[in-house]
Amino acid sequence: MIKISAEKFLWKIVLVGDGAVGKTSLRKRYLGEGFDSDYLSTMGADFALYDTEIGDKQIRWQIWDLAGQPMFKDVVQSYYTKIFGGVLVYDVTRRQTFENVEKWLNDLWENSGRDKKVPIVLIANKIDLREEGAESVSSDEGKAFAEKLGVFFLETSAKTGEGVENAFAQLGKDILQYTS
Ligand code: G3D
Ligand code: MG
Repeated sequence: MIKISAEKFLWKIVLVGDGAVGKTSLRKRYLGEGFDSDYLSTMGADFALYDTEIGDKQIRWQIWDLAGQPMFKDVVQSYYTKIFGGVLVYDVTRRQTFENVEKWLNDLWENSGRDKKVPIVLIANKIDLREEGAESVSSDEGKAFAEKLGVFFLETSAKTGEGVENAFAQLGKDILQYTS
């Protein structure tokens, strides 16, 4: 892992999931307004840096976020390479985005260049919009699927902020374990 100073670690993580599920909104909500974000135009991605504490460690998140979809093959590798983890997002109001979760997860794990599967937090976003009905993805479905995939599960609303802090804190804890 890259050590910036005696106590500070740089962790690259990626946001993945279908278009319009709320990846950029979640990132903005977590970082607050006024964060710095560098746009990598050649890749169609940007990344933001954010300093925080996880446990007793000083962490600098480098959060990568794709500007558009779909991702081209040659972009995939530089996007995923050397990540420490990922936030995989689906939209509870659009079942198709839930059905694509496994594809995103496999892409990520296959291209991360890590021997061991990096930690992932699966996020059910837009819970403020969830309604009863077949098109909506329920909590139980999300939980069960995350268990099957072996990833952590959380529900969020980038709109109200519910669960957002938790999601990144959980990922941080998992990465600490992963790297120790
Ligand atoms: P993406 O980065 O995954 O493509 P965005 O998704 O963050 O751009 O979000 C897509 C749209 O969904 C945006 O609406 C955004 O405001 C909305 N959105 C994201 N998260 C939530 C949420 O939790 N609740 C609600 N109600 N809306 C959300 P617009 O209209 O700006 O395109
Ligand atoms: Mg986006």
